[in-house]
Amino acid sequence: MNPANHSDALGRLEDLPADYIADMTALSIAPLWPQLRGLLPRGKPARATQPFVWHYAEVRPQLMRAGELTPIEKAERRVLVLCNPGHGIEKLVATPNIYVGMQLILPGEVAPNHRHTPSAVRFVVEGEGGFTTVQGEKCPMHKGDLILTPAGLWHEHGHEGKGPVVWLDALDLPMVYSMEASYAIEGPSQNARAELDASQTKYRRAGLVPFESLSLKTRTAYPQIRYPWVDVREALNALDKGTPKDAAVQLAYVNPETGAPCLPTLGFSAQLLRDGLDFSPRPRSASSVMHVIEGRGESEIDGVTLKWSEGDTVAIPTHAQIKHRASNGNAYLFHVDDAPTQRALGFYQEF
Ligand code: 1HN
Repeated sequence: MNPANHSDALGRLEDLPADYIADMTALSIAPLWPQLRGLLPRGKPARATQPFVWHYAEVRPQLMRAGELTPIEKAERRVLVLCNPGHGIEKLVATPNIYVGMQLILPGEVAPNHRHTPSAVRFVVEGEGGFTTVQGEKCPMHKGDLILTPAGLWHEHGHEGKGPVVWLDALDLPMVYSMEASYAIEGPSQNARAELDASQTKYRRAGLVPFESLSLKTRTAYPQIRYPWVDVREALNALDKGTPKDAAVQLAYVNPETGAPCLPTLGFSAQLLRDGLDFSPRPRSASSVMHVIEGRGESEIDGVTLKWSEGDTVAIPTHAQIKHRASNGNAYLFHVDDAPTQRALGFYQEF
């Protein structure tokens, strides 16, 4: 006997007497078997997430309109959330496990100090003069910089330059919220230290860390908060030279002292996509969001072709079949994925 031959024939709710269903409902209990296949589909998960692109050329005017309509005092964070249409507007998710928004700050504005249980990162899309202060460390925001605001750390944003500053926020909010564990605490503005951020002093070169940091006594969970794009871009261009034609030119952002992903829940990487070459990453169980730092091209994701250019953001479902191609020059991509969460839960897979 092959159990698989029978397994689709599990009992339905309608097969049960109405009075029995009513009795169970009144007691807040439910039979599992009508829902078992839905909870655990065979072989591959069911996915509501759609492969989808948000074009910056379309999002930007809406964000600028928010700048006119809503003063920062009325918003705290002036953000438009990128909502995957497969989940609808209300869910506020780009993928089931990744929240992504685009945040606008105007000259002189302050997004006040707070800390919260979800972990976040900022990835700078446009503008000069923005900064984020994290636990007293003032991090300048230049285009392409990655800035961490891990769970529990104080953070506030400001803008000392001219013109709009826009960045992408990525958070592990969906999971933290679904755990009924999401909350924030507000605090007075931080006194930023008059020092350069650690990317410019302590962590200048891969493979070298301050000697003192080896002392377990002084170790912190998040030694490096800012990852400047100038360094990442240079490293990608160097890696390009030493990487075979069909291999990924991709660098992961890690904790420089442990080599582990820089946040416990989400992973971040930057990729150089070579002009005109198809690149198919191995399908993975993780979902991801891809942001176009520079260049243009297209991605085929589960049979859907999405064209993209600078500033665009793409949602990629779990288990997706993917093919990327840059055109008219190399492209630089930033990826956020939930592989660290899946690894911690023990089921991360590559196929
Ligand atoms: C948050 O704290 C920020 O600090 C941005 O800039 C977006 C979305 C949901 C929850 C907290 C920020 C956020 C957020």
